[in-house]
Amino acid sequence: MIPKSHPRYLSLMTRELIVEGVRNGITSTQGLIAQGRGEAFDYLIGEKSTDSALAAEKIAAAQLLLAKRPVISVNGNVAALVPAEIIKLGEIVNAPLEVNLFHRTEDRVDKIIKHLHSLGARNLCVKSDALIPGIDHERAKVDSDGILRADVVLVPLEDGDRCKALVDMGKTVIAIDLNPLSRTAQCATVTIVDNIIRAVPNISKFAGELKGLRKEELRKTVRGYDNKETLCNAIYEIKMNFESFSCQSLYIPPII
Ligand code: PTJ
Repeated sequence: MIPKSHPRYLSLMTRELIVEGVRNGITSTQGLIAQGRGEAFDYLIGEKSTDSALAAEKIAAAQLLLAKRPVISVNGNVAALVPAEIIKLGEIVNAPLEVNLFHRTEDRVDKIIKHLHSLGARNLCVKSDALIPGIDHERAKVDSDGILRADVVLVPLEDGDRCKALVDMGKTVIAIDLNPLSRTAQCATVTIVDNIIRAVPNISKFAGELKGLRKEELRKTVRGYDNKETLCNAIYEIKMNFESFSCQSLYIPPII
């Protein structure tokens, strides 16, 4: 049991959710490695939503509200870390959830769907009757009424191949990835360099605020958005955070 007073309480509890996800057959064992990689980048970012992340989260909210057929892709890590939050976001922007796995097994797909249902998800795309062109792995399998037809897709913790394939299909792809150097981050239309545990509630908050706007005003919000600039800012924020840890500020206990 991790005491609430532990200085790394939130990070350790997040890790526990992933471990529990693996135990429950929802998250892949590879998901543990992905989480570790994410933690390392989150450390460098300062474990907070940076200005560039918040700006991208607002654009993401506007894009999801503008979409005719938005879909939110859910994998094993998302289902373990933010199941209730992703359901809430889907409801706010009126987007169905579609389970889509890289390390796909039908058992894990079923378990994630049941998990989401048990938490109140009503709007799910559950078929896997179509393939994304140009993808050789299991992530190609999609619902013909879901991701295949979507105009805007939110893909938290995606792999680069599918991100590129979705962009090549003409879709607006919103990625959430703590690594601004990943192929996914580099090829998405909108990249949110933030932890999903902060990013998903932030997008919901912005969507709630923007929901009352007319389409033209929403279009004005997204007009001129430059994802390259977002990535440059994210890398700059990491650099500045890193530099703030000067050698003088490090505590090294004296050798007695
Ligand atoms: O459930 P499946 O089978 O679909 O598999 C999901 C994982 C995540 C295991 C699979 O997509 C995978 O192997 O992903 P990668 O290639 O390891 O990429 C994961 C990316 O997400 C890395 O760039 C990590 O830095 C980033 N990441 C990890 N945890 C988080 C994160 N980004 C945001 N929030 C996190 N909590």
